[in-house]
Amino acid sequence: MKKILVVGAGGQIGSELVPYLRGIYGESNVVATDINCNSCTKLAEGGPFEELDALDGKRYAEIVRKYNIDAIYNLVALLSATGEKNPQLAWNINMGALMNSLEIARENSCSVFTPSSIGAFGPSTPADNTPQDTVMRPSTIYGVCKVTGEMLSDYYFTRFGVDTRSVRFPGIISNVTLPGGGTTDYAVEIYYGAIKDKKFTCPLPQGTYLDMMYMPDALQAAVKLMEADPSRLKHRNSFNVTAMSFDPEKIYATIKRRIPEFTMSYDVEPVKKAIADSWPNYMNDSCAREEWDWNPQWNLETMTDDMLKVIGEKHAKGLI
Ligand code: AKB
Repeated sequence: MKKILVVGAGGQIGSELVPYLRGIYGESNVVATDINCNSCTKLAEGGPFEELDALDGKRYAEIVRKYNIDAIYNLVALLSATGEKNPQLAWNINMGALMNSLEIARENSCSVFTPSSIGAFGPSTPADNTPQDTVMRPSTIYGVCKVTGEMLSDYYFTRFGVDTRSVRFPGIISNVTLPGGGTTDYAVEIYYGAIKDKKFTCPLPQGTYLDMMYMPDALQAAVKLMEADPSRLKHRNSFNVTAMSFDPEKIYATIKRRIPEFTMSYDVEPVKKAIADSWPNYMNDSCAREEWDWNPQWNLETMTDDMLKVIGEKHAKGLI
């Protein structure tokens, strides 16, 4: 059985990936780590948990050896909007955690999954049906880290044989842990606004189309790629994956059909708008479909039904 380490497990993806992995590989075989134990009570209850600052390479390596880890999911990242507030910090955290993950993987024969992002693309990338292999000149520090990370991960594969794999995630929509500091966060917050206040103020303007994905598909993508037959992989770092594309009006209309009293206004945040404008409207993910059978299960309608149900239940119980 695989022994898996999830680094940065307390964030939006990690808090759901850890239980998902534990369900597949067994509770004791998935070690969750995060810099801050307080946010990780649930993760610590469900299996092994270690406090870890991913920039502390010595402790990181000790944990990998202690648990005999053979696969690392490196989820540590400052997201796009936060990154623009402190680019130097974003570079240090995003690249420092990745570099430690790759080096420790090389020394301990681990495979490595690292999420890339639609943020790896930039204004000169074709925005519609964005190809797998295309121009990548991002205009954010987050994107610069993602492109560098993709190249560094491919380098570790070709130079050292480290089994590195990655997907370019779109905006991830989930109902367990809120995202923080991303440009696509509005697509999560709108559901909370609809349930709690019956209103929402959108930071991106009408017509801003972006790729999105519901969390169950994101979890499926990560594990499916890590389990894929390596002989089928022509790409590694990183695959375009998407499940849907919408703009604020489209998600608003989808929610309003279910909650007629819901209203939305706009207060556009210039930094987020500039970032979103530089990202694809929708990506072509045919390489992921061909090379490891990527096949998303959720669309805007089914996701909206589920989001409103789960968040509605939480609200009724006074949990949000
Ligand atoms: C962000 O908006 O920064 C992230 C992403 C698309 O990578 N959600």
